[in-house]
Amino acid sequence: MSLKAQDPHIEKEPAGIGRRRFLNAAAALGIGSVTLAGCKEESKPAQGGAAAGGAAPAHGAEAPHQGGAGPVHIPPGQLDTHYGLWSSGHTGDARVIGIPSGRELLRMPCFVPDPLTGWGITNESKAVMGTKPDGTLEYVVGDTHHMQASYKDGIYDGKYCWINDKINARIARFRLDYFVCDKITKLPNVQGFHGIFPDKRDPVDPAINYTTRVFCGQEFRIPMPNHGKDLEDTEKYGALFTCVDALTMDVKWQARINGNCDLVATSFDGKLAATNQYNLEEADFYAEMMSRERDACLFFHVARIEQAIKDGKFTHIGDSKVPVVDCRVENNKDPKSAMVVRVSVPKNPHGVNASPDGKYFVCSGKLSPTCTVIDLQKVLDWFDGKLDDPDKSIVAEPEVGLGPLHTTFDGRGNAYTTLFLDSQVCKWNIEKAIKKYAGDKTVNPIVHKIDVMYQPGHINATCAETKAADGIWMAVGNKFSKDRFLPVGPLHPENDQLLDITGEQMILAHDNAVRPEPHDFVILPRDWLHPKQVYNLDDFPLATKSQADTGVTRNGKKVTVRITSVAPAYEPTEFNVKVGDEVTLILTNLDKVEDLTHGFAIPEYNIQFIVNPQETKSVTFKIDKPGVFWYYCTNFCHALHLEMRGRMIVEP
Ligand code: CUK
Ligand code: CUA
Ligand code: CA
Repeated sequence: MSLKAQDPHIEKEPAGIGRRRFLNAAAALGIGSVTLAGCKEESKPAQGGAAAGGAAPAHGAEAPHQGGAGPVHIPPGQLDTHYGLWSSGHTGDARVIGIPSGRELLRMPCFVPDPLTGWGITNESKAVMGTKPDGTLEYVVGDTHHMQASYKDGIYDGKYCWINDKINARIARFRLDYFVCDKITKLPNVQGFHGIFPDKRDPVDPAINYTTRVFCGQEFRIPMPNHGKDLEDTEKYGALFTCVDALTMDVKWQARINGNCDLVATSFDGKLAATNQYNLEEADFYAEMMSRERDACLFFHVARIEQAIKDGKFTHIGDSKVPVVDCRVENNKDPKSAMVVRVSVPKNPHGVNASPDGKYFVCSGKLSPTCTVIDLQKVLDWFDGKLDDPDKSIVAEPEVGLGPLHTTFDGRGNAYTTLFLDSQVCKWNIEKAIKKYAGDKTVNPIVHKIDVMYQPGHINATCAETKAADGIWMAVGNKFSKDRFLPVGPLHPENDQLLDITGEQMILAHDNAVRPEPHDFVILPRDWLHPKQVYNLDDFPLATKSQADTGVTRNGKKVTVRITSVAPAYEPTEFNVKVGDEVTLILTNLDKVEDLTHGFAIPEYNIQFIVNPQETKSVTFKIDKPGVFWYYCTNFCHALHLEMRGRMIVEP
């Protein structure tokens, strides 16, 4: 049974192209996604496995998958071949997905609280998230879009990944040994923090062949500084391109630019960082943001920016201490000294992606049916004074379809672009597109198009933006699922689809529902990561190393309670405090066995968290209710898990 035949859209194609025709007409009329989302399919896919694909699949088994990527179904007991690191959109965290199964393996909290792990409840996580003077969290919402991992020698080194928070202009770093967020940095004077990308090596020092910077784009123009005074003075509005130190997570510098930043890309040689720009109009509302036929991709010469900062050529905005260089194009006209150059791209482009051969950046047109291929050597030539017009770095503009948003690569010279309006992915050949642009009318760069369900945004293939792009699996994040899943009320899940891209034609392998709404993701082979399952007690300064060291110490109204856990018991199993005390409770899990995680919850006090093997966490809280409060283990750890508890006795 072929998976293609299972696809209801391919099946009904001969009967008419009603849906596609409607989408195209809608696009031509400038009708956006909202209208499309509301439209129903004219015909429903066949109900039931047997009817959809011929022979009924064997009990519990998925249809055999015809492509070269290997089976999509991971039988019970077997492991996925790849890790997927996923953003969670306005859920505000990140996830780890097994690929190809689509199984969700982990939620990694960062910007928003998570009661399972105690993120936003424990002192350690609050220190990462940031608190107000009264100890409560500064922010409790997040909107994560872009997930990128650290590089060494052009491939992921398995150390870190980063994600942005669009709402509150924060960047979070996760350690990929323990899969936990260890740092969050707030970008000063930024709103609408959207694209991020780590550098892939140092632009100056060849010995630094790994990520040391993360570049961050600002989408919304705001008054600089945004202190309530220059509300209507458009001259005062601006946007910043920010460089964060990947290791310290301090903000290194910012660059003031024209227009705005959408997504971000970096070159493999470390020399260039870029952002696509859809609002060169510098307009406030969408209607005016579409007035120009072309916007741009803005290229930053990283070494020159950092030299300018060394030379003291920077200013500050408001009371921020971060050096800000002037990267507005009118002040960077001389190629020999310019820190920035603008390459024109039609029209309100989205996504900028680096081809794995290191040669090109591809911007997707969004309101233009094209992708723009920019030759990075030619951009460098402009900075060297060898190319008179930066737009001559454009080497191809293939017509891919309606609403191109993001592009990925297979390492075999092909690019794959999501077409939001067409609800398709277009596979196209980069060298053929270049030949055609150079005048060869006989070549057709379009290799294949496939329907995806529906309105795709991000797309990424295995290892695609590394030198080891292998063109095995490709995930597509669809913004609408419509009829693909059991209805669950008005909020539909999103649909992440997996495609096998080993052959000439893409093959749709499976759907998995995800909670709204993920944006970006990266997929890497499982042996590129080296996760640890047991912590080291010595890594925690607060650790209680032996049961003998547990108990209560009092310093006036400040009380420290040291507890350890060894399945199935805490030590101590009770402690006394008084109303008015401020308790700091430190829990160390002395169990060393992999997977032996304990929980800790106290009724009426909003305390809940877990401690993994050999981990220590602490919480600080005010005692305001007298009585007996059973603290108990929330994480099933032992046959006597339910018995794992103790009394917090609060005297009035
Ligand atoms: S944006 Cu989500 S589909 Cu925030 Cu990366 Cu393009
Ligand atoms: Cu410890 Cu359940
Ligand atoms: Ca525009």
